[in-house]
Amino acid sequence: MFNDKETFKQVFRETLIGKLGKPLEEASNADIYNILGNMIRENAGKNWADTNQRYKADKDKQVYYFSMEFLIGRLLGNNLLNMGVLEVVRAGLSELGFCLLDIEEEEADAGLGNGGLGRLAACFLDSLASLQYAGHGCGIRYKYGLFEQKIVDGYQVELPDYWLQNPNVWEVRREDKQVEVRFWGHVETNAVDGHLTFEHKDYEAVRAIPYDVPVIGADQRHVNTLRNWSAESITQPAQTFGSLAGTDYHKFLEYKRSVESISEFLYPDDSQYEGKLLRLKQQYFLCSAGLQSILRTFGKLGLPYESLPDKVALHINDTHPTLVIPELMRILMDEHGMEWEQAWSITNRMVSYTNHTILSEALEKWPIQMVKELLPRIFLIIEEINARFCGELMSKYPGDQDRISQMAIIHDDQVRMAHLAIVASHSVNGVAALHTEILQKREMRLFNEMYPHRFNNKTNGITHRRWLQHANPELTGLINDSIGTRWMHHPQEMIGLIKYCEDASFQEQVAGIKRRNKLKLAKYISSKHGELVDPDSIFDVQVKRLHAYKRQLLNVLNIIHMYNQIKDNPSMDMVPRTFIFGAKAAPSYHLAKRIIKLINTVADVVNKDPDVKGKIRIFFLENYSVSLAEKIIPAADVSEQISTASKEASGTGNMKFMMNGALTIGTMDGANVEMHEMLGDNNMFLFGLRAEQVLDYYQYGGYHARDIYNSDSRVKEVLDQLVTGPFGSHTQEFLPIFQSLLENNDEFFVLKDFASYVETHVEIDRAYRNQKEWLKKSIINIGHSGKFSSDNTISRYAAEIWNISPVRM
Ligand code: DL6
Repeated sequence: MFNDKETFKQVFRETLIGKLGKPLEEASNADIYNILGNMIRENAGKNWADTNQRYKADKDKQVYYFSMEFLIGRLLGNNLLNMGVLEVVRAGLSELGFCLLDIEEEEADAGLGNGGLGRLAACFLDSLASLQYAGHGCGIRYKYGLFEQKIVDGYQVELPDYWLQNPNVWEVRREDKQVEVRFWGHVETNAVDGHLTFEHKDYEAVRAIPYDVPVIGADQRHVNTLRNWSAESITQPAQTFGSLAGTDYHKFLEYKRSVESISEFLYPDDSQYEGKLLRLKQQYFLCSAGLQSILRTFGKLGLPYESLPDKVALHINDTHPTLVIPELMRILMDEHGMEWEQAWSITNRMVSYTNHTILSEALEKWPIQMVKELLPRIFLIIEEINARFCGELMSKYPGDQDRISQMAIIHDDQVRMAHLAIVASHSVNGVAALHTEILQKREMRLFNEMYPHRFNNKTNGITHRRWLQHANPELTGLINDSIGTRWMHHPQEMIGLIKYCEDASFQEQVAGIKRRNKLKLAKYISSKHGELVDPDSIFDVQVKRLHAYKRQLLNVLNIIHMYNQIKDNPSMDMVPRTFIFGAKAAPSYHLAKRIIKLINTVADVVNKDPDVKGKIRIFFLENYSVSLAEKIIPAADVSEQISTASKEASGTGNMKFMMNGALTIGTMDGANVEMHEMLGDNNMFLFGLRAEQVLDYYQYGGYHARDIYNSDSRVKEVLDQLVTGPFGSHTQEFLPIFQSLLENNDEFFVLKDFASYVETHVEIDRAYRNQKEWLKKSIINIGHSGKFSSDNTISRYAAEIWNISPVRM
């Protein structure tokens, strides 16, 4: 039905009338979206079934990517693209009087993730399906995604993101695949024929219902599954509590509420986990439900359980799904009667783990009391893993008590999830070369010594289908016209663009595309802020979660400094700049929220000041999300990747901007280092401390932020303005920022890097004036960006960690 425009139009019109009972002329954009989305999903249904059938028939090895977050964003456009019908549908709808871009706006953004970690998981799903790997996602179907951000008087206000308000056309509820997950209760241990058996008694049961979303690969035939689990109460009240009357009924309602809360909302924090019982419940819910269903599918193959590692790989996305490990042990031992050693060997060969951060506050630890009460059988297994591991340490490092307590899984009455994940996995990877090196040499040095072959690097990637083909169709067209279309399946071939980097006509076309993308973004910003945006100014963009280490503060301090310079010299010669920010702060992260307020306050003062008119404008775009990123990134000239070196594990925004031709101002951090290896000093703007220097300061001290305040008059002026005028106010609301820099000695080296950051921005101003050179750099960036396609990353995971090959349909 999608083969040609005319057939599409006819079938679409008939389907719409059949489903809605009204003619096309009366249909709203929302109607069109619903009909089209359902048609696409139904159309993919056959390939979905065929793919699963094929996996089953051939007993192909399957990978399951466990993640508490899948930040997939909108699916319509990407599904149309991957099915190869985007142009047919765009043209067909247009002839029916509808604009596909407007229809896409009807889709709720599936914000089931916080930031980099969740978006990476979504890119990986797209690459797995597009490269024809048998790889699926296991996640939670949160009723509320990451909060919706409103900016009110410059402050962040959080609203619930009820993304399921309208039916989700992409998912299929599969009641027949439900499983039961058990919490609380106690374990009865018995000795039977010299064997210990464990029985979980008096538990609270929860129904886990899967909602399956097809993941449509770019080959049009291959459709994998993202299985998101929803928690529901187990029975009707009368069945559970015997009577509907009095307290029993209330007890049931209480139980129902507590069960439903498990899949109610995503924790809005990707770096600090409060020891919340609900979060632990969510983690076990995902692990137990996911594993039970995987093992049920495996069971249908009729193979012995010993062959599990040949048929199933389990990947855990950071430590959040680490409970997969004891849960798998439990099922293999308690339900399939295996001995510990065999279950352990199978588990170890099946599980692999990715670490995404070295921030100590993100390294999860759970109080043992909580684990013991909520998950009594799981706790026993973790205790046993710990006891055996400590035994191993004692024989390997006799008498080295210090090492043992540093490495133990249970320590100080807490379970250290990263240690459990490392000990039980056959592979532990970091997400960029520098990050992996820091893990191996510093953060996880002792484990690396113990398991030298376990650690490896897999630099992150992004799907070029969403972030280039879908987000920037004009640039895609130009690339096709110049090097053909093979790059879409072999993104490294984008390197062929380099030969055009000095070609005047190619440069002109790249410039034209950028300008049109900037005009579109300018229109969007004007519609939101009611102010004109100059498309000829440099669009200087920092969009990402708000965190002190990402240093939005450094950016805004430099803006204040630029503002001061213009105030001192209103005729200062500079290329006009539009600074664009987008960032959500975790609701309880007060300093981050204060920084949002500071950006908005500075924007307010600067944008209203006639002295700087035509020179600097600042916009904070509220509710940064995947779909907003797709509007912003293709329009950026400058990409701000300015984290404190060593702190950003990889970054993936840096790759998206590069792929769309923005030039990076950045530190030698995360994947910036690998960008620099390809681009050299000429094609990106580096500044600031190197990771080694930062880590040495942390280890040996020697940094005194106040010295910089006292010696650099620019720094003093800018910081004083935070507490006096024109940005500070009588409420002293920016005093905590001031104090974090001076009294708390500037943990993230904002002041230390200030001077080189300021100079580098001057360099950017100079470089932009030479448009030929700028465009050359931009094309070189685009050409090299294919290396960062998640297709490359996934091929390496497949070959080096999961041991799977593509399944040709
Ligand atoms: O690996 C994906 C992404 C990296 O690109 C970022 O550099 C890193 O900050 C982010 N980490 C998290 C932390 N979550 N936990 N735990 O989101 O991962």
